[in-house]
Amino acid sequence: MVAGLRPLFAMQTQRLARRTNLGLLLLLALVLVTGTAGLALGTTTSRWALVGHGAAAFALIALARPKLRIVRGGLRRHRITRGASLLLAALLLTSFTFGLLHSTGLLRELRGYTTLAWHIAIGLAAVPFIAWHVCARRTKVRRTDLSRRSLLRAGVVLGSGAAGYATLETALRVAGLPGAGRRFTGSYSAGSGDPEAMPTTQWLLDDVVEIDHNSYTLTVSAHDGAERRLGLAELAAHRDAVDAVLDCTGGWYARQHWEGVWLHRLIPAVGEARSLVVRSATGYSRRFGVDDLAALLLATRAGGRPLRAGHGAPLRLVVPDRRGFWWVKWVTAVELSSAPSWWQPPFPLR
Ligand SMILES: Nc1nc2c(c(=O)[nH]1)N[C@H]1C(S)=C(S)[C@@H](COP(=O)(O)O)O[C@H]1N2
Ligand SMILES: [Mo]
Repeated sequence: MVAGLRPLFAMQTQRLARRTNLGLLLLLALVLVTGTAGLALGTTTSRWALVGHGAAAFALIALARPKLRIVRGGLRRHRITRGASLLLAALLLTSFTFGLLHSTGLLRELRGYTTLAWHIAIGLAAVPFIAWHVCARRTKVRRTDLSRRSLLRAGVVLGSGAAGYATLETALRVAGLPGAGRRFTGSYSAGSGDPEAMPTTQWLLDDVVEIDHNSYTLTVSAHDGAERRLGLAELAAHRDAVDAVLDCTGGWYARQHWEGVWLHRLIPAVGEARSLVVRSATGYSRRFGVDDLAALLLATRAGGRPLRAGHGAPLRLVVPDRRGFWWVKWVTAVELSSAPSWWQPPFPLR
């Protein structure tokens, strides 16, 4: 190379490295946001979040080659923290692989956990490493990084990500892999119409409780604190029914015929209340807006038979169009509250 061109070449390499790193960071943020949205939502919006998730993931792969060049340069510097950087790369690749295994259906479970659960857990484990890596290997953003050329390049990277994802979805159908039959949330059918065959799932740390049906009562608290206690006989006398899909963020779903009592029958007036909290005997709870009241069923039966302990006997909440973690099991209390419905962690903590 002509000696005078060398600095120019170095500058261009540096610029490319900077933009690649920036692109990677933006894409990682995108997979995190779309992945979380896909888990939080139970309606078809979830589908679009997950399409974005897949496209962003493949766009990350498209940036792997230019990133590899940067990594090679970095490794030559023998920083003592390079182990952490390599671990981060390994976590991201493993999470991606589990995502692929889940969405193709090639492997659905490993050591008692769904491959989707592995995908999520390993992906979340990478987040602190990403935060550290971004701080430790700081990339300065220049105004020129927003040039037309780099926007064009970003478009190409996103486009190839979308193409990668579309190819995967097409290949699933052509090859007749189980993934082709996933629900829009990405979940697989498990025990639809047959509660016996439906999995028993806890969110994180909760345990199944066996509740004595004879001494069981449901406590309903009004906004002013007035309490009413209902026994099981009184609750089971109702046969309100709804067909609804329980869709667990662990990656499975089941449609069942649920029977019980509409919650609004037990709460004739909400007064000034803005939300209601549905509590489990275990301490698990979820808060709903009073506008949701009309859609909530407290179920005592599924598929024409009394609930089993694992599925929340004697009373569990049915929340059509919301993901499984809203479907509180072993319900012992319902409380009206003046707090707004968003006044809770977006996902349960136990
Ligand atoms: N009390 C309580 N209710 C709960 C949970 C929990 O951990 N504790 N898990 C929720 C989640 S994540 C799901 S998917 C459904 C699973 O219901 P099932 O075990 O009847 O299939 O229950 C929900 N209700
Ligand atoms: Mo779940």
